[in-house]
Amino acid sequence: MNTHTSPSHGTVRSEIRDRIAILTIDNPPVNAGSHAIRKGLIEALQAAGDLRGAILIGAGRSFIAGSDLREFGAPLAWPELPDVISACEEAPFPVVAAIHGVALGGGLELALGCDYRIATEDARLGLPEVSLGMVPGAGGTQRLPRLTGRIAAVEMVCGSTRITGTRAASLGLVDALAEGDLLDAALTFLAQDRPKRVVAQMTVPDEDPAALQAACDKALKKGRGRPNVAEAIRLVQASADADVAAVLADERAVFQRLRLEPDASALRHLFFAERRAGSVDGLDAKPRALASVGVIGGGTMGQGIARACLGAGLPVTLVERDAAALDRSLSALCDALDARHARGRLGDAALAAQKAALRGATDVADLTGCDLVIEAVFEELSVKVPLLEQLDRLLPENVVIGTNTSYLDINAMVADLPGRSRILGLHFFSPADVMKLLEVVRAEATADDVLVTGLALAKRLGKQPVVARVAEGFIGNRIYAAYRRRAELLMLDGAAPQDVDAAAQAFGFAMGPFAVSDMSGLDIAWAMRKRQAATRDPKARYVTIPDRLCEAGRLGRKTGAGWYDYPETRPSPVVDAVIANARADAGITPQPFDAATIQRQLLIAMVNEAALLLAEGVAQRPSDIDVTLANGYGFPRWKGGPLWWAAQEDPAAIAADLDQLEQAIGHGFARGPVAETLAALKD
Ligand code: 3H9
Repeated sequence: MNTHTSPSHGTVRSEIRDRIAILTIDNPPVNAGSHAIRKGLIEALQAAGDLRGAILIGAGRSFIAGSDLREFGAPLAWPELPDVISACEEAPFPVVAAIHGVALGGGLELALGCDYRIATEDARLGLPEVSLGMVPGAGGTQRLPRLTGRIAAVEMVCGSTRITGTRAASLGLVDALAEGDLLDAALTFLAQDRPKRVVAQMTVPDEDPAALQAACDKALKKGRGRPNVAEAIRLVQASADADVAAVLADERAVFQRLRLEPDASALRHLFFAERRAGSVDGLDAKPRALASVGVIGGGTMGQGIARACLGAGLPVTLVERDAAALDRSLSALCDALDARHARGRLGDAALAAQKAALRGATDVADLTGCDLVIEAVFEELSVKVPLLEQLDRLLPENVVIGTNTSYLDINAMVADLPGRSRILGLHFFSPADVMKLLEVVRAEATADDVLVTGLALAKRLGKQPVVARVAEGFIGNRIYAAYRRRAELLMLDGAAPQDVDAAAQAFGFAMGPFAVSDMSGLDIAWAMRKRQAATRDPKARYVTIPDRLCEAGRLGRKTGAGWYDYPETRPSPVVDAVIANARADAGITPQPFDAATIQRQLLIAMVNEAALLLAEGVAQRPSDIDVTLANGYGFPRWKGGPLWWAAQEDPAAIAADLDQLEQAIGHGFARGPVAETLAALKD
């Protein structure tokens, strides 16, 4: 056996069996397509003698997870992926890609450069470049439509969707599905003397132009009109052009430009940040068993958590306080599953399996057999503390207990419990089966293996975990509160709510802070302000406007009026009058704020709060803050998160923004170590 290595990561081993070359790509953990792999492949292909064919196959758990993203911030060294693909196409024998695990990005493009593809049923194939701010750079937009048609290709490329081997076979992307051993299946496939078949020379199938246009329009809208999405659509459209070489060169040039642009750098930052966020530096513990879950409380949050667990194949016992409440919760849960089934999101077998895995109970003693029990009862100490005490008394020691809270002090809640080391916070976001973020809260007493069980749960549920220490609002809500406070002060000092919202949207948030508040309801924050009234510093600036709106019954969309009038979402003269009164009461002469100032002030409020959280040890690392805001609060991913954004800005401008923030907040302002935080992000 020959081995082709180079100083960067990975090797390609080649072995000849019965005049078929088997080239095994080996670059743990996921076979990223590094320079070493590209070089190894091209050397192995060029060294091949008189052969009947070649098979490209991955060692370990994958074919190829895409190009090595660590190489993308600098010039790419020869050979580049198109060179390797040319070697496959020019080889005088057919080349087969044998795919298991994932074939993503450049990995799928390499497979498309082969004459044939054979895959396992559960393999995952996709072109995720668009979600990384780029377009496929090695022919993905040209070869894929030749096999699947342009409609399916636009959907796959622009949506960065990953499809199974089975689906890929039905689309014509895969030529055969492997039963049993993949390599044996590929050898058998080649034994049938396959002719050479270069995908780039095939013609793109004709499709209904109106349906194609509709797919493109939909993809552009879904991709929020980002420039790389528009480029991807243009390139897939152009795959029907006669001159494939010219369009391939065009695609390559667009890819080379986009990969070095700020959107792509920000998205790569998030890619690596998201993977780090699920770990705790220096922690070496194994998760406890996680085969069944108990959920206490069948309200919106409890039902969402139950659905998330069922969707991940975990049996769930849902506990409610009495039979009537349990009945209501279970039927609401089953209705939600039926609705997913009706929309085609859940197959017949999955629906039946999830319903069979759901059990109800009215006594927490029925949860003794669960590995993890999550309480999702009312967000009130007087309800949660006695429940946790009861759980700690009743449940065997091995059972991990999660408390779902957004604000409460978990350390104080569990201080008197003998089993406090098995308790952690699990802050789900509503709807819990949809929202990606899960704050895994490490209380003072939480044992290491309990914490990593929380992280393992997040992975199992397909969620993005971020580890937080206990603090009011943990990471996300505390930063969001600082952002909202700044928005309200901007309004008090002169900006209209719609100006603040428009500026936030222009930056890339899906909605501005006032529109979000109308959507979630103004009463939640109102209740909190009332609770905090006694302890509020009377010298700190306080914006009375939302209180006046609540008193007037303007609680947001649900009451038909909040910061805006509904249903048309119009600025409201009533709100204008409340704002004018508040300014007059506070002796404020309104000043104009341009959109750029509003944006920078909203962002610097987040950045300052993030720096404080890091200094307090609530968040582990700056990149975790970015992951939190991008996954739970609608921060535009292509800006990389608030700290990544700030780290790209001129430090003097950031310092000036901070001064302006300090001036606006006035008494009680806490200035965080922003410069140090941003420097740490660059390390
Ligand atoms: C591309 O291909 C562009 C082409 O068009 C260009 C043509 C010229 N690079 O996620 P995990 C690391 S764009 C470098 O925790 P899992 C990851 O950081 C690329 N490293 O495991 C982690 O490292 P560590 C398109 C990568 O089992 C470790 O592998 N490709 C890459 O949950 C394990 O990863 C993608 O976008 C990479 N490409 O999931 C692939 N991929 O252990 C995206 C992974 O040090 N990758 N790593 O923290 C994935 O979706 C998942 O990683 C995968 C495994 C499903 C593969």
